[in-house]
Amino acid sequence: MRLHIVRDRMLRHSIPLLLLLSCSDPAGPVAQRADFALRFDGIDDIACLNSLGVLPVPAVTVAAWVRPDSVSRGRLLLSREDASDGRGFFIGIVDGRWTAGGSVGSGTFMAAFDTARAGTWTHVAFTFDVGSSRITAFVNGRPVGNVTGVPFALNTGAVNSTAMGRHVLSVRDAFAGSVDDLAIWRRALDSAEVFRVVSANPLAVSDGLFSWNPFSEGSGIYAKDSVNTAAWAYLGRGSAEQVPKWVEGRK
Ligand SMILES: [Ca+2]
Repeated sequence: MRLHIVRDRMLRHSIPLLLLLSCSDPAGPVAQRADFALRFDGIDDIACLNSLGVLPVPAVTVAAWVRPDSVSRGRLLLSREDASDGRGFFIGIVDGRWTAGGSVGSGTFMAAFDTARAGTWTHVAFTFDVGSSRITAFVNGRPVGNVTGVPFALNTGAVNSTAMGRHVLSVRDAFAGSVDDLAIWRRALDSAEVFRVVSANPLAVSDGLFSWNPFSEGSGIYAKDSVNTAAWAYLGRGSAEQVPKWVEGRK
């Protein structure tokens, strides 16, 4: 296991201000069907999750099943930034390794963990603990390392932007691959809890569960949140070409 922190490369030019205005997501109900996943094309596909709202918590866990189509270069899986000061955090793949990091507005810091494998469904989870500036990574339910001294904020203001697949205002670092069962908790899960999520689904750890998107719709430009019913993912950000494809789910 290798851990290191290097400055930038993923978010420095992500234009942290005014992201929310360009990622608006009108509400729309969708019927639930058999299980699916979302496949991002690595070019410009995006899903906006701004309706998640604020996360006034000291820590957060982000988890998902991911099958990368490419692990080269920078591949931004999910990012969240506060429009008021550019602070936030992200998860993704950088140069073949699962990577997570944070932004303090003036720069972005990240830590690389395990090797990411293309073509394989992999469960990844990252905990972000603001108080200790600590990020812990889990791959397939096992802790693969942690790093401290990474500055980030979960939500320092009421305005934020959360997106899957790439930067909100730039197609840089577009993610290529499928994503299923994206879930967020309002706290840092421990190893046993992450393992339970991998073995079952996010409802196996309901304490602090903030959102869970099973991507069950199979069509359309909205993906419902099964926990926070007022939230949803808005696919494509208004552009049909940028809507990730509905593909067969992980199971
Ligand atoms: Ca699914």
